[in-house]
Amino acid sequence: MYDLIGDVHGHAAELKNLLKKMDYREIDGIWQHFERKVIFLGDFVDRGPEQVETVTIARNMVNKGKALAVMGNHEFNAVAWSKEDPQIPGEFLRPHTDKNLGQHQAFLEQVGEGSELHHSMIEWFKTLPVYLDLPDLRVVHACWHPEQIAAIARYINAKNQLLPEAWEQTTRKNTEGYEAIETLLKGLEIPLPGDHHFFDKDKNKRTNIRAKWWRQGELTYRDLAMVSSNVIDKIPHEPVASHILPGYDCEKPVFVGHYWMSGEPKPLSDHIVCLDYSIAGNHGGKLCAYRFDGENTLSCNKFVWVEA
Ligand SMILES: [Mn+2]
Repeated sequence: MYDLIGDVHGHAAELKNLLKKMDYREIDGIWQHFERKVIFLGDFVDRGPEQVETVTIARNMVNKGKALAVMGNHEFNAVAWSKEDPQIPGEFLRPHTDKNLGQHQAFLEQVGEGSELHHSMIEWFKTLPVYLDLPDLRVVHACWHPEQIAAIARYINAKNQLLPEAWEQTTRKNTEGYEAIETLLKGLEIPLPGDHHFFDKDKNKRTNIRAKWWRQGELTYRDLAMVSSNVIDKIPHEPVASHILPGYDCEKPVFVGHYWMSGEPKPLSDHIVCLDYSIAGNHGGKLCAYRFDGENTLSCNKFVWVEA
């Protein structure tokens, strides 16, 4: 059936090793399996040493029907970086600030900014669906959020690809399209109650937390916060109102990437798996896959990985 692969971030050597480990073979330049397909969870680029090769492997597999793929926030950002703002000539939909350049510089150097190869990769990134809702499973880069999936409907086509005009609409802050892309591709953020706040590692004051959206039950802000351990005591143990979390209907399993997990891979819940095990991290992460055979309850035994 499907082998889902988490965020590769330019680690093509590990990608090839993972494919080999799952009995895929390179035939006529295309990695393939005689009876299974890969689903990539997005974030092919930024950070790693072999980003062009990573995109080429995935793109060839998708073109030949050997894989599916969804868009990660890094592909979304790569397109927005390359698109001039139609309302402000000389500016781009993703501003060319030092911070944004820092995140994207390795890709721009490896591909050659403005080259034919760069344009061709951007055109492919634009074709990546925002999410997949298949008969047996669901796939999105960061957060399966029914309200935001409904909201993104007017910005995508029947293949769930962003419409040409949607790039401008989904990069303008404080708009419906922007909020939907933020949640689906970058994760659920929730505001802290009252005056609660904390300072992130770059000393920025934060009044929102990135939330463990997959958790269910009676939970507090601290239970849900994805923050570094040195600031966790700044997050209050106040209950979170139940309507703030999307909940999950558990009708089908859902697969995400994005969250820089560590340790022994395991499901987030019976029906939700994250496959980003920090291959591009500084402390030797893993490139991780899940071999899905249609089961409704996800299992620790179905993970496969290679070390960085
Ligand atoms: Mn991501």
